[in-house]
Amino acid sequence: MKQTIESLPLVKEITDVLQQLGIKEVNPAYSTGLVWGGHEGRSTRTITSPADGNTIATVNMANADDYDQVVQTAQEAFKVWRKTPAPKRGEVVRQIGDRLRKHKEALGKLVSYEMGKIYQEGLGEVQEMIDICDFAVGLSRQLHGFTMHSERPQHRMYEQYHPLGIVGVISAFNFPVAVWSWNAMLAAVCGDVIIWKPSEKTPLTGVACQHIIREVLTENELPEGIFNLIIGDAEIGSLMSHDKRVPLVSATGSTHMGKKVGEAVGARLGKSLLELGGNNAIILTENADLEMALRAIVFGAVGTCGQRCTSTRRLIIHENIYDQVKERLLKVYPNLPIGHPLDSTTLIGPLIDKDAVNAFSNALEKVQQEGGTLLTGGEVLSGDGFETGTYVKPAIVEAENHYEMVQEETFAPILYLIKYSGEVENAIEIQNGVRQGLSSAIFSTSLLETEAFLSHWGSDCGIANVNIGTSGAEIGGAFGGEKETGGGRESGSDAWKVYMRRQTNTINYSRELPLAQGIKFDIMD
Ligand code: UN1
Repeated sequence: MKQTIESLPLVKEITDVLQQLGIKEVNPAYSTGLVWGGHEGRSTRTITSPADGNTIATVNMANADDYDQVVQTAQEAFKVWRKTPAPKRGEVVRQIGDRLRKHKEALGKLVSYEMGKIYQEGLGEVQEMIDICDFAVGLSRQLHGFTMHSERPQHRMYEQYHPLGIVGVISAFNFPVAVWSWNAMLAAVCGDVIIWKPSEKTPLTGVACQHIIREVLTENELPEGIFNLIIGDAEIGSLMSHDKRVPLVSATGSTHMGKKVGEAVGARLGKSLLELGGNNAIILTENADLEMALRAIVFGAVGTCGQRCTSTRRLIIHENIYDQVKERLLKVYPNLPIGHPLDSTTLIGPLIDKDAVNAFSNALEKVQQEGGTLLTGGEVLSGDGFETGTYVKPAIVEAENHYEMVQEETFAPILYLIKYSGEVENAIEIQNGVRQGLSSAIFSTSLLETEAFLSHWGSDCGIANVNIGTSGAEIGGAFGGEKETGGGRESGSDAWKVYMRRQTNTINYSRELPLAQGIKFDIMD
């Protein structure tokens, strides 16, 4: 498990990536797409890689005045952008997608190095960005509404969608760029302008995206203020959430954070789109194809080191196959290659920081106090290549669903094994028996079981999969979940509607003025 990556070629590799993506030693606090601001006199944050502890670069942190400046610029840009025909806006997004294709390897590498996910997943993340650009380009010619027949003669009714204004995007460290792009590219073709506050843990990938976008904006002679970036901490998120000038705030992260955003936006009757914690389960029935299931379970539980909101956290296994599944997992887990995320043999990189490691260790301690049995893993790795203290061995714990720790989302690679007996309904009840409702899956070749899982008394999650794991959703579907996951939907399908304001229009082309519901209201003249 020792890391094999050579440090010298890596330094060169990272230096090249930073240069290609325009990352400086010290980066300004905000960008309005064309212009960077907040060059000095701000507090700073130095970003180190969770992979090896090396400093990548420093960012200036925006203050309240910077925020205000960005909002004002965005308001001006909105006046221009909303008048640009939607397919033309789509053309700009198409060019952004092309630019992302060109920088896919470099950006994927920076995602990997700054956040800690393995390079393959870094590339996957950039691919999600490219895919949503393609989706948004098509969407730019399909922002459609319904027409309805009026109850009144010679009247026509229809519905249309108009741009909303400024969309605030608060993104999390675990998908530092993809989730922003899901929001930003759709919002952009919808005619909105975007203010992005990336996670303060991973702002550099955000800076890189702004540089990429800048080239496109310049070539298209577009004004500043359409795609904005503001680097800051929770204070900036709070300003945005309370700000009436921002009609929609889309936030991804913990339920704790989401509640704060939701309350602040709700208090001013703004719109919020929340994509918060998950507590995702895979059900394994007696009819599961175990070979397939095993791959999905391991990818879901340890992929991104358990730091996806879609990560598999609970495995609900029929008692008749429980021992067999446990044995198979216990064979695979100890051999999973843990190491530097840019080493091509690694499958598990580090956790984002030491706080995440502490949360992992504390959860394991608490769940054992509650009666759980740690079957494998749980160690914090040290020694050669693991000096950062951010690498852990993924854990498997035998547990019961009602345990407090099992009910929580611990953002780390802990997989709880839970036994069920009898019919699939019992497994579904366990699966639904948590506060969160993002993703869920069943492995079964029985139509009766899989249809029950998908039925109206089945999974209560926003995502329910059959013979596929809980993570790794495609961008074409609406992404999000129920209950404490927040209820928002991003990405594909008709998720675009939240980025627009809806208007119902009734047009009278007669010479009379009949009232709806047959009401008589004749005035004398
Ligand atoms: C997230 O973890 O916030 O479905 C997003 C997935 C990815 C997106 C995850 N496409 O796992």
